[in-house]
Amino acid sequence: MDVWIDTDPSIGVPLHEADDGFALIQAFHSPELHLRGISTTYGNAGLATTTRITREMAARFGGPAGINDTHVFPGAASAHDLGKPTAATEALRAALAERPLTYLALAPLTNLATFLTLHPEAARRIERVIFVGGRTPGVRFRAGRWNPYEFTDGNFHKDNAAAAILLAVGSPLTLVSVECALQLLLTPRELTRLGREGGDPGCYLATKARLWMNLWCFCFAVPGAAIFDCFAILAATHPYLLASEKRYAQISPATHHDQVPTPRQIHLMASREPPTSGERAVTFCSEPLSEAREVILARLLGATG
Ligand SMILES: [Ca+2]
Repeated sequence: MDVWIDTDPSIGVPLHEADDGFALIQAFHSPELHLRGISTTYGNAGLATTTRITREMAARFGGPAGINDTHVFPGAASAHDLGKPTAATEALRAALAERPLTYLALAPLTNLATFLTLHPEAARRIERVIFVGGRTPGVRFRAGRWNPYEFTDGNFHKDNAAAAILLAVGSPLTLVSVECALQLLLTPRELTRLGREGGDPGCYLATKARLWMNLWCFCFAVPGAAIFDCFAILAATHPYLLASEKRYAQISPATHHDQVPTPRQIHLMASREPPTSGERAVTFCSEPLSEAREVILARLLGATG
């Protein structure tokens, strides 16, 4: 499968998420994927940081996927860059001119929405978009039964206008929800194993992500840390390891309500109810099957079987 990855890694930056770093290593070790390019964006950290980390990871660990730092293209620095061409949008255009691909959106959607706006013809060659975002109406994003902290749908919230642009185009869309990722946490013991058995990439992850792991376990009182973006890679390589169903997505509430909602009150809802007005069909991944743990771990360790 030809794929493009759009990502916002902040692994190693104190108090920031590390999951994009894991997803990149997983992708580099996935022979099902032909990685055509990687774009970077703001999100978990600023664009300069996410680009620096992605270039370093591509140069050091991208070899098995035929990737190095020249395949990394910086994109939007904020949601205000929506509509502005960047190295990311032009590199994606060149890749699509060669042949179609699947777009793995592990970050806010500004880069993709800009591309869809600037190059609608080329955008028809995107075979599928797999986005880490969306939610089931009424479901709260919590890790652990007693943990009161509620996670946000961060990639959506950081640029909901970009998400609206994506919903309006015809590309098949898979949503890999936060509620899916919170059901399968990477444990401290597994991180230690990566450091011990995973060669240079495993050592990198174990070293850079230890503080992140400890923060998850102590702050949220849960047995591990969420590797949200890894499930988007899994949705590309092993879709049968994620319970999924047809849903109908829309941005809710619509903006014609009497009171204008704040950005945090607007959600990308994926409902089981048949569409009434304006919803579009999506594939919604709600739950990883138990075998998903071993497959993700094997890929992080470098095993491709
Ligand atoms: Ca991400």
